[in-house]
Amino acid sequence: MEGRDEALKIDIVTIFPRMVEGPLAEGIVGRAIERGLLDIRVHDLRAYTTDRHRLVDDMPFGGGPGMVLKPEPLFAAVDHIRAERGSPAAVILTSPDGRRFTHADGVRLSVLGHIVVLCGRYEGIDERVRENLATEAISIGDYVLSGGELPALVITDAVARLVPGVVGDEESVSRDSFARGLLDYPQYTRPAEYRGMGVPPVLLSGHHRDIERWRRREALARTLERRPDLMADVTLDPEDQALLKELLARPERSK
Ligand code: JBZ
Repeated sequence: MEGRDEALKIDIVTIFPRMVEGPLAEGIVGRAIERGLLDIRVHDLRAYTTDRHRLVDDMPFGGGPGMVLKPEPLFAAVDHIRAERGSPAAVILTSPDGRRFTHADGVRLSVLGHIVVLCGRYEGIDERVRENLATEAISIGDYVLSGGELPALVITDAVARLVPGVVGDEESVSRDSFARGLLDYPQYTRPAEYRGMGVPPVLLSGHHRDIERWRRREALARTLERRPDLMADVTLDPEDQALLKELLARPERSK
């Protein structure tokens, strides 16, 4: 099986294994697992409990509402992973107070070879996990979630796409919007006219240079309009700079 010896290993630890197993079996990630490019294991945190009731949570010391994930099952799960799969290069805790996940984190994690993702739940997780087991904490954004399973899937998907061979067309990966730092240009497909709605004529013209220039201008214009914050980090070649200058000189666009 191609690339088997360089498969990226990802271990996900969760109290809801079925919440992540389904999505991972589908689409590009599912295919990459089948092809041996990704070696993903999902661990049921409850399997690492030792008490009769298989408790993964407990009341917070000092009182207060809600429950806290106990440290022992999480440490035991990572011990097990280490014994079975070797030492991971990163142990990521999904947490609302983690650093915001970006494409740059995806690139960094994709070359580590082996990562563990611990899914937070309940009101929180024993701080000793954060301090002494996790190597970093990551959040996917500022909204309230019920747990770290969806963030773990988001991180896994973003990282998986950056493993060579996972996405069939490598060119499309390097052209992806957050890889380039610009939003995508608008796309159209057949029919050329639908319910009176047309398609930008340049796309039907067959003039590839014109099409390329139009797409670059649209990508720049949309980024400027919708995500001006991205412009700070983007590197523009001289042609892009000229297009940008044109756009900025122009009166208000209606987008
Ligand atoms: C995350 C307590 O478990 C949680 C709750 C919310 C949450 C996470 C874990 S991770 N939100 C995020 O990535 O934003």
